[in-house]
Amino acid sequence: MIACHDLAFHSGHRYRCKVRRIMLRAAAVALLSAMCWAQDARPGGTNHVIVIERLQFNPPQTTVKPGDTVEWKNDDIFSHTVTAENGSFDSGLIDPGHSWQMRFTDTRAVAYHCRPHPNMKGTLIVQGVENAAQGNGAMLKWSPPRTPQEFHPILVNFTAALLPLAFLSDVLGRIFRRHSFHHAAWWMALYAAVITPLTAAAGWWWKLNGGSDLPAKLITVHQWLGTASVGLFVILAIWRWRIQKRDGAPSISYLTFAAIVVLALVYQGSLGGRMAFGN
Ligand SMILES: [Cu+2]
Repeated sequence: MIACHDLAFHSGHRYRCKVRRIMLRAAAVALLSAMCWAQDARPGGTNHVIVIERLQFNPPQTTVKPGDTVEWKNDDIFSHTVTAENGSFDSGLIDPGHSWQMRFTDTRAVAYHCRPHPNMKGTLIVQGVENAAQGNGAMLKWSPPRTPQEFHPILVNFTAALLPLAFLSDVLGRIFRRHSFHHAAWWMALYAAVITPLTAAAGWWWKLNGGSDLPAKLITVHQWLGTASVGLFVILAIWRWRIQKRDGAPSISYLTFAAIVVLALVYQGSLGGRMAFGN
């Protein structure tokens, strides 16, 4: 990536533009078909069925009247919950193939989410009071992250990207004998060591703040491996800094240590993924 950047900036730029255009087009098609599908699935009458599929509530918004029955059918391969933002209801874990229903008694719209998957969101809209705040606009509105369930997955991406790339960059530097790769590796190792304590802190915040739905065995390994990684990354960054100071190429023993740390990170990521998306 670094090499092609200075070798062929112009063609790289054109290529990126093309990729961006294709991605935008694909996103637009996906959004349109999702919207049409959600419309088709909207039930009528006083019994509403919301299907949970592919980590989504379908339809994400259901218009109900007080007294209507709402049923959530879990057709997904993971367990989910239906949890009201205002605390008025909580289904507990609904296993795949099971459903949960309740009588809607509120007179105001209720937004809900899934506890293990906070990105899964839905709204029950009360008939006649649908407005801009509760309508389609609300689903697309961006709001800054506030909960550890939002912070942790965001921060994880930085660690997950920086550390393997630092390792790869050093390997490429040795293969192609280019110093720029080694410089890039040092900076990425440093950023990983700085950001990972924040990732771990957000993880602990999540655990201590209602992490009781997380599978006990997985979370125990995940939390301690995560905490240990903070120390490992700092050791790695210090070691990498000493190599950088003499402007040298990293030794095989450093690269071996870095490879072990990367493998630990991959395992850690798989544990996190299993908790977020099921087995
Ligand atoms: Cu879920």
